[in-house]
Amino acid sequence: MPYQNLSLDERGGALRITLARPGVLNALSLELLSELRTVLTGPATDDGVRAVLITGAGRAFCAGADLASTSVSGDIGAILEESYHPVVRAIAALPKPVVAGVNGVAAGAGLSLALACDMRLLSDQARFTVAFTGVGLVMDAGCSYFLPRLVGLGRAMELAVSNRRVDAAEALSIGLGDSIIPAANFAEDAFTYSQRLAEGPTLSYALVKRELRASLDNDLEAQLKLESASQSEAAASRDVREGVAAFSPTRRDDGRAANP
Ligand code: T3D
Repeated sequence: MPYQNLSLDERGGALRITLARPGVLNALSLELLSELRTVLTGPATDDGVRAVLITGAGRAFCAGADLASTSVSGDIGAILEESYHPVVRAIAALPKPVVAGVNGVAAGAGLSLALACDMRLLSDQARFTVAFTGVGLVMDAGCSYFLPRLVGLGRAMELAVSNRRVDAAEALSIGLGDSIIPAANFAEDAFTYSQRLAEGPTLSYALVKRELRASLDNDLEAQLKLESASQSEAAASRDVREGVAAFSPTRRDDGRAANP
C-alpha cells in the first residue's frame, strides 16, 4: 500500500517508519496521522515484524501538529480522539519494542509521539521543545502522561512553561532520551539498532513492555501479580528453553561437563 506522508522499509524483522514531510519538519497533518495509524495497526502487527522504528526524514523528527493545515478553533478534542489517540494507543498495544529514532527537533505533538514510544534513541542533533504553551495550547497526545513520568513533575512543568530547547546531552541526562549516536549515519545506525532488538527474544520483550507500562499505574501488589503471570508465560516459551539450555552442563564445551 503506497503512503503519501510516510516511507516504510523492513530489514531483518525491523520495520522502519519514516515521517516524510521534511519541508514542514514532518509536521503532523491528519493524513499523516491516519497513515501512521494504518501502519501501526496493520503492517507493524505482522509476526515477522519484531521491532519498530519511527524516525523523521530530513533534519527534524517532528514539529508537532501541522499548524498550517490545522484549525485550532474547531473541536480539537474530537481531532485528538480521532487522529492522535489511536496512534498513541497503537504504539502501547504493539507487543514488541517501538523505538523513536529522534534525528532532529521534536516539538509539541512530535514530542508526544517520541514519548509514546518505548525508547528514544537520539542523534546528537536531537532537540526537544514542549512548544504547546508557545501557541497557547496545552500538552496533548499523551505528553502530560509520559513527560512527568520520565523527567519528574517539577521539570515537566518547567519545560512546559519555558518551551526552551533541550539538546541531546541534556535530554539524556534528564531521562528524555536513552542513548545518543552521531548524526552522520543516524538513519542507518538507528535501523541497525532496531534490527538487533528484532533479533532478541520477542516474547520476553513484549512481556517486559507490558510489565513496565503497567508499572506506571499499578500498586506493588498488582505489579507482583503481573510479574508472576508474565514470568509463567515467558517460562513456557521456546526462548527460555534455549536461553537456559545454553547454561546446561551437558552443553558446555570447556571440559567441565558434569554429566558425560
Ligand atoms: O488540532 C490540532 O491538531 C491541535 C494539536 C496540537 C498539538 C501540537 O503539536 S501544538 C504544537 C505545534 N508545534 C509547534 O508549535 C512547533 C512550531 N515550530 C517551531 O517552533 C519551530 O519550527 C521548531 C522549533 C520546531 C524548529 O525551528 P527551526 O528554526 O529549526 O525551523 P523553522 O524555520 O521554524 O521551520 C522550518 C519550516 O517548517 C518553516 O517553513 P518555511 O518557512 O521553511 O516554509 C516552518 O513554517 C515549518 N514548520 C515548523 N513547524 C511547523 C511548520 N509548519 C507547520 N506546522 C508546524 N508545526
